[in-house]
Amino acid sequence: MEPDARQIFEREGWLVVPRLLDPKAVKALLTATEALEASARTLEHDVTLRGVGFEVQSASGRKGEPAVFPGALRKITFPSKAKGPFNRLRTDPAVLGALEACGLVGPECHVDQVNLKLPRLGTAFPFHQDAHFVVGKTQGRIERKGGLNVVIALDPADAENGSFEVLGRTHQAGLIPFPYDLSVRNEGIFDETHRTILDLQPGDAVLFHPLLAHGSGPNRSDRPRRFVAMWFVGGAPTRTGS
Ligand SMILES: O=C(O)CCC(=O)C(=O)O
Repeated sequence: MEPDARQIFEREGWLVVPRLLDPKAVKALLTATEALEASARTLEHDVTLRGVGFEVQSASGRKGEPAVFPGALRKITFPSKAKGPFNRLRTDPAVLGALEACGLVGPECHVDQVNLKLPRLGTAFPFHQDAHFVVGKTQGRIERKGGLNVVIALDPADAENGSFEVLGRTHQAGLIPFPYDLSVRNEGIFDETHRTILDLQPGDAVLFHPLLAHGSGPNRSDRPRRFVAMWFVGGAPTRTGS
C-alpha cells in the first residue's frame, strides 16, 4: 500500500490496491464461483438455497423477472455460506490489512457476494451509494465505528465489459436520494466531476467509502466480468504486541 493511502482514500472516497489477492487465491474463488453457477444451471427465477442467494440475470437487469436463459446469474449473495474460499476471504489478513491502512479499525465483514456480468448479457449497476441499503443496527454501527466496502476483480475488467465506475469525492456530500431501477444508469443525480472507470486485473481491489456513489456499465464484450463485493464495518481494535 502507498504510504499516503489513507489520505487519498479520505479525499477521493476510493483507492485501488493492485494485486491484493495472488493468482492462486483468485483461481480458488473462480473455481468456487463456477461450482455455484453449475449448481444453479436450471434456475429461471431468484432463489435462496441454504443461505446462498442466487439472483438471475433478466433481459432488463431488473429483479423478479425471468432469467435470459436457465442458469444465467447476475449475483450470488453470501457464497461464503457454501464455499471455503469465500468464507476465508472474510477474514483474509491482506484484505483486513488494506482496510486498516485506510483507517477502519477491527474490520468485520457483514456482506459478501459475487457480481457476474455475462458476456453480451450482463447489465449495468445504476449509480448508487451502498450506505442507502444499510438498515437497523448496522447503520448505527457504521455511524459510530465506520464502514468500508471492497470489490475484487476475478477477471480483467475495463470499460468494454462493465468494469467498476466511481464518482470520486461524492462521499463528502452525504446521502443523496436516488431511484434504484436496475434498468437505468442514474446519470445526472450525483456529482460526476471525478467520474472514473477503473481498469482492473484479476486480484486487484477497489476500497470505497459506503457513501461513495458508484456503479458499472453493461458487458458489451465476449468476456465474462466477475467481481467479489464485500461490506465491512468497524469493530474492536486488533490487539498487537504484549
Ligand atoms: O459489480 C459491480 O459492477 C458493481 C457492484 C456494486 O455496485 C456494489 O456491489 O455495490
